[in-house]
Amino acid sequence: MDKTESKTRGKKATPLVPDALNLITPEVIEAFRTLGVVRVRQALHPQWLLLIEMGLNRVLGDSAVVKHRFFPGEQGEFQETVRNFDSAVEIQRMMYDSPLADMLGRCMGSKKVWYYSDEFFIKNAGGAERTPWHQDTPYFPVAGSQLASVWISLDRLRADECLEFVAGSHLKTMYDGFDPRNPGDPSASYYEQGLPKLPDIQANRSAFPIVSWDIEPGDIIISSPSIIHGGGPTRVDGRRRALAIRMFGDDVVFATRPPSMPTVPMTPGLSLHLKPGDPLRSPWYPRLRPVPKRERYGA
Ligand SMILES: O=C(O)CCC(=O)C(=O)O
Repeated sequence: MDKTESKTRGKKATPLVPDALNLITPEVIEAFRTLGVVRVRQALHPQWLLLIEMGLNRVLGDSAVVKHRFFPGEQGEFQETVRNFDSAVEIQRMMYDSPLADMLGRCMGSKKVWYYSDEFFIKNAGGAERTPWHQDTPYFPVAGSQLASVWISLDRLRADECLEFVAGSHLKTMYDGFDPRNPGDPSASYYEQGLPKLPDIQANRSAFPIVSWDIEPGDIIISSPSIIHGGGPTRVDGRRRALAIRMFGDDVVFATRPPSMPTVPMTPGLSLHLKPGDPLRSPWYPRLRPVPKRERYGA
């Protein structure tokens, strides 16, 4: 054993980006809890943005990855890909190696953090449509308070092109979601049973406390998946390549949703193993923190 080895043995591994976690101040946690959303400026090192871009390119070039087309064939068409973790090693590394899991864990108040899902939303030039207003938790078979999403844009955006949020709505009613097969019709809901219909927010914007921000690459938006949110359209010459990641903590349990439609992302077999109220533990949801030994640097 050399001298360096004896000095470092037993010491904790140095965090990969030591400063990023310091950005999750008590004020950020308070905004996350009360408003359900907060922007954190310059939280991601350009290396992580490069990793996301490489993951996006892999996913787009992989014919086995389903590209969900919103408004197909129309001028405003855009695409979404779900659970890129399963098809892109870059997205896996992002989950384990970047500071995001630590940041979301601190916001949620959970030392343990699990991956739930991730989605690319790809709005390329040509003036993509809005992503309709919705909450995410109606689509997810989960209950509990320790849930968090982070939304990252690879492109600089104005506030009106960014993701928009109804502040405080995460603490209120859970509504039925929009139907992704028919996103242009505000009267079409996802389950069409069991949950109240979402009010037409776009038609009455001034009645709601809507917040959004200008975004520079490296900024992130942390939110509750229960908050009502909708994605701004892009300008004809603009583009917006965004990655949304969802994670959860200790108190999250399996829950059912109306049986008329599958939950998102689809997880066949899950409901045969878990009953409502069981902790959400399954190979579908790998643990990110503490980092499993096989995923650690230097292990
Ligand atoms: O980026 C978008 O337009 C939509 C994002 C979204 O709905 C989400 O992150 O849950």
